[in-house]
Amino acid sequence: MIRNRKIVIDTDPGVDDAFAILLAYRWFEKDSILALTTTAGNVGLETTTHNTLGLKKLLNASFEVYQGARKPLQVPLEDASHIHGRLGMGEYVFFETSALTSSEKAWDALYRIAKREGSITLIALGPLTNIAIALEEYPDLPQYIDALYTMGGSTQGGNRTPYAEFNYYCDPHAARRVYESGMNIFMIGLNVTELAFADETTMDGLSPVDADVKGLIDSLKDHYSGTLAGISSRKGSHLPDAVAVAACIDPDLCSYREVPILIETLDLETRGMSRMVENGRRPVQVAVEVDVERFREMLLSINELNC
Ligand SMILES: [Ca+2]
Repeated sequence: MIRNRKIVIDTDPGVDDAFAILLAYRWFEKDSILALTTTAGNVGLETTTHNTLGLKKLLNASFEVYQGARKPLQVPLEDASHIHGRLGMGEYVFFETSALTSSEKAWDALYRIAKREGSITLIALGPLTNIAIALEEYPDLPQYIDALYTMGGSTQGGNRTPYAEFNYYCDPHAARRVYESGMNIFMIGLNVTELAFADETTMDGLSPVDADVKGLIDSLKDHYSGTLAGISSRKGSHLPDAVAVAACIDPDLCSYREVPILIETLDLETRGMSRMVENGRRPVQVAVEVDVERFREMLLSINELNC
């Protein structure tokens, strides 16, 4: 259990977001997860919020949920419902959810909570739109963020296009704004999340003791082995967001290269590409290697989740 860390998670659930949130809930002290903020991304905002509130109910959790951006800063939303399903959770549907108890916007809540706490760790599992808006509204935000773990980008090719990973492709202007903010960024890109593939043995071993969590996990596993099986030749699951959360939980999970990153916004072909540059910008921590066995062990710890 990780103590004394205050966490806010920005998310667009999203099948792998669900794994990531379960993992966070397993490892961080329950009351240290202060809020989940939602953004459009894998699917639309109403659906990502519904799923986040569904996860809150499933976990019997106390964190607040705040709705954020309905669309990227400057480009239309191109979602990933062909991967995550129309309702974002594969074939799983949350019939019961917690209620949205606040109309405060994600970026306002993020700043308010960060300033109140003095220092928080931010984990961003979707397009960076909410974080970029928060930076525009509150330029002193970076001083209250001790680290931002962002699942996004890649050091070698993308998944949405040959150049770009989905989250940064989805809102390249937001990603660029965040990388220009001077925040202490840990980029958990496709390059390491693909290395940390959850193989068939790991996925077979996932069998949570909690019946409701097991029901969700079993459905998501079926989604990977059924609907998504034709997309990848590898048996198992690629869970990028779970790797980002695991990297935040265990500072030794990934090794990092300190290098400035520039996000492409202008060129249509390379939109959202994360490019390593050497031009005097503030460097960020780019994950380059990952302890795959350690990640798989951590993932299996979801089995012990006690809701
Ligand atoms: Ca996500």
